[in-house]
Amino acid sequence: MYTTCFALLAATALASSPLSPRQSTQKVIVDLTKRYQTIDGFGFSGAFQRANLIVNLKEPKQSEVLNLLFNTTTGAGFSIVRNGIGSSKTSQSDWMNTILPNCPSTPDGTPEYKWDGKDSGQLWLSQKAWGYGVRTFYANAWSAPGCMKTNGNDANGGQLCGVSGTNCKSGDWKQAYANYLVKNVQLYAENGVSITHIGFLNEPDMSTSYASMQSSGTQAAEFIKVLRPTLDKANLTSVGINCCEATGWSIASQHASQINGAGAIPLVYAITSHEYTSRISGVMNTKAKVWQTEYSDLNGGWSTAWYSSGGSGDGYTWANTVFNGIVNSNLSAYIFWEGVQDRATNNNNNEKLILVDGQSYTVSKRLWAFAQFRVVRPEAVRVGASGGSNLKNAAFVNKDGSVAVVIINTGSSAQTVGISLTGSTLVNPNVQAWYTDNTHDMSVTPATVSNDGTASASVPGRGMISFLVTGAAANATIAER
Ligand SMILES: *[C@@H]1O[C@H](CO)[C@@H](O)[C@H](O)[C@H]1NC(C)=O
Ligand SMILES: *[C@@H]1O[C@H](CO)[C@@H](O)[C@H](O)[C@H]1NC(C)=O
Ligand SMILES: *[C@@H]1O[C@H](CO)[C@@H](O)[C@H](O)[C@H]1NC(C)=O
Ligand SMILES: CC(=O)N[C@H]1CO[C@H](CO)[C@@H](O)[C@@H]1O
Repeated sequence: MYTTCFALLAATALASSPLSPRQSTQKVIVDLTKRYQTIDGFGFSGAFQRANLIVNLKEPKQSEVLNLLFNTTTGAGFSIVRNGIGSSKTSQSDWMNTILPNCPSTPDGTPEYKWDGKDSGQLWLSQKAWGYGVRTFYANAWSAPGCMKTNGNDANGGQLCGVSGTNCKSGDWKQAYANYLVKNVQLYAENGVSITHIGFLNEPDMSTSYASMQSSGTQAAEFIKVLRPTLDKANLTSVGINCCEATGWSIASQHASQINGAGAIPLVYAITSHEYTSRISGVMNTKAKVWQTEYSDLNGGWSTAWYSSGGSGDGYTWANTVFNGIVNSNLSAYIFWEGVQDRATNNNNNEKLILVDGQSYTVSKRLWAFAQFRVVRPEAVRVGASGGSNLKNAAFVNKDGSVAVVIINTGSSAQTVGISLTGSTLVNPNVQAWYTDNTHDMSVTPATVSNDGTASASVPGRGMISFLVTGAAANATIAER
């Protein structure tokens, strides 16, 4: 809708004080006529009982942590929550318990679901997220319950009985697994949270001592063909199926091609990839959307640095990682691994955004890297952005017509960045800008609009800046009439 209305070019004279630059201004041109993918959002997970760390925080710390994660004016403004659908018989260790600890003796027997009203703390977290306006909830099973699998265990790999290459004495459990996933969605709906996306595998190219189930893309397609009509029959037509949570981009690309070969791509909402075994690069060859659904620095010791010469847990490194996925690989969503985790787990590494240790918490700069993207709201469309030296630019038009521009300064010195729009005029623009570096977290910085219609602000070396321009695009149309 913006493309045709804004054939006129920028640069209407505006009555506002011109910028008096000390640094020469790096011009960034946002081209609203170049349109790329639609953004679903940015998120994290509270799986493996990590959500309980927030549940167990006392006020005011509990609200402080929730605000850091979800608040769109003071925190990261996350818009997606990825929940783990439990498959374990117990909650021992950090396992996620299932609603079906015991299967009926045959696949078409009546299942006895046992709902504990907690779902490892994830229902509470989801309800809180809902309160902040989050509307994208991705429920993702790591495995089917063990009783539906070739190895009789939800852990240690194994496959879903009924997909090609399996031959289980107990029969074909594909339909029972689909019914079980639908039940999970229904239980959340009964508790006020609409699950929007469902996944039935996690890292199916790997076998682990915790919940895991192996599958190829071809086998996944066989199940997708059962799950889609089961969701539809339950009136869950708008719940999208995501697949298959590969450990890395190259396997995810294989999944996409196998699912396509089996004719099931039209039944898939997003092909989902992690970045552990191969990093995201290039644009995946698929008609489905593509999400990065889990990645973190598993090796580095806990770090709250923004920039420490490119450390794998640095906020700056993560800013570049997310940027790469969204801009260079056309992703519609980028989801970090754990939102919170304690000190004891995995030698206090960087797989979380916030360290919650008993009643205290510490925030990493990785959270603030994501926060710089909070100006990009769900359903934003990425548009063209180019120009400036040592700058990485990304621009988006939000559903409300506001224009969000996210810029990383890869140089070591501060620069003044001036953004202007083509394909629209800046009519009474209201420009806000925020930046993050070693000593700032989404700090407000003044943005000036010069009389050639350029909105400028300064970004520190190795810093990141986000602009939000309201009164720009949508209202140019109104001005035209
Ligand atoms: C990016 O994704 C969108 C859908 O989200 C698609 O329409 C577009 O063609 C993709 N761009 C490229 C370069 O593949
Ligand atoms: C977000 O933070 C602001 C400022 O502290 C506060 O006024 C607002 O209520 C918070 N939003 C939610 C949904 O709690
Ligand atoms: C299905 O959903 C529609 C729209 O939300 C609703 O009107 C209808 O009653 C639902 N039907 C069933 C069987 O739940
Ligand atoms: C992007 C933007 O600022 N849109 C505004 C355009 O004007 C209408 C009506 O005044 C506002 O409601 C929009 O928010």
